[in-house]
Amino acid sequence: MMRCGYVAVLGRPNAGKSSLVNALVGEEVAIVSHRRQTTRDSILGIKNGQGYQMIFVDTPGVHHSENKLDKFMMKNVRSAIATADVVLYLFDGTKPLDEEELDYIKMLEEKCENVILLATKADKKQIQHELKSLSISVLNGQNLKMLEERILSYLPERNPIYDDDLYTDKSIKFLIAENVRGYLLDNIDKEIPHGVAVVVTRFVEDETIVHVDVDIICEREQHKGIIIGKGGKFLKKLGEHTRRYIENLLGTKCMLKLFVKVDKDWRTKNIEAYYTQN
Ligand SMILES: Nc1nc2c(ncn2[C@@H]2O[C@H](COP(=O)(O)OP(=O)(O)OP(=O)(O)O)[C@@H](O)[C@H]2O)c(=O)[nH]1
Ligand SMILES: [Mg+2]
Repeated sequence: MMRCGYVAVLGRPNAGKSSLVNALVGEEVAIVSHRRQTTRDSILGIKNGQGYQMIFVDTPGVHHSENKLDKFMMKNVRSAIATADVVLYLFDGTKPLDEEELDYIKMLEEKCENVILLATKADKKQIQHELKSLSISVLNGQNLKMLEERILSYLPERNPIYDDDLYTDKSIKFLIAENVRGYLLDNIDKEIPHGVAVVVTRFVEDETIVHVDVDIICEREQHKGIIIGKGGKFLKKLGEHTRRYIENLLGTKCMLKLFVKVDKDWRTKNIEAYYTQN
């Protein structure tokens, strides 16, 4: 028996949820970017310590549902709350809180037993507010130790849920697809990356090499042109970046093929199918 449980990590897009999970777990579990709505699927980050196992559930940012991708993301948030032993609610400490967010926080505190409110980005100038919260920063580590201790005090005694050498529940295929999406978010302007799904369609490892095929599905011919780039230049750079990531992750040579496809409706139809493939 040890202290072990689920810690849901909630908050608006861009609040700093994935950054916190990566900092506490000590591994790059989830991609981080300055864009809103970076995380789409819930991702587990597992921290194994002396006598405890904290299972962080990084979620997509809480916001109004519109299309099916948004609805899929909000479903992940609700199920994270339902299974949580502890709920962390993060808000950007450098920005004012609006009524809607305050209402959401009130609802959470009524519904869940162990809610910890966190004001993020404490390394930057903070805005005053009425909430009882802990100020944290992943840049300078402020209050992260104290946060860990508070989480620990709320976790129940039980047998560990995951093996102690795992730090995520996600497959290698998922990590590769997310790495590609992260590169697109960092290197392509405007809304294009938000309309892209990435799926690893083939992953075959033999003793000397791993063969990986990846589909990059975008919504328009024009976007496909931008992802490929002049004379294939962008796709080549993306390919080099991804191949290096895979070779580092697995310690073997990688033969990588990228395919850019257009499916203008992917966001409104088969969302779950795109994710369950990974
Ligand atoms: N200065 C500062 N920036 C931070 C801190 N934590 C996160 N950020 C930045 O805030 C931005 C958003 O971080 P993410 O971790 O991707 O935020 P998120 O809440 O997971 O966002 P979504 O997945 O889009 O919901 C990134 O540019 C981070 O580098 C912090 O402690 N200090
Ligand atoms: Mg995120």
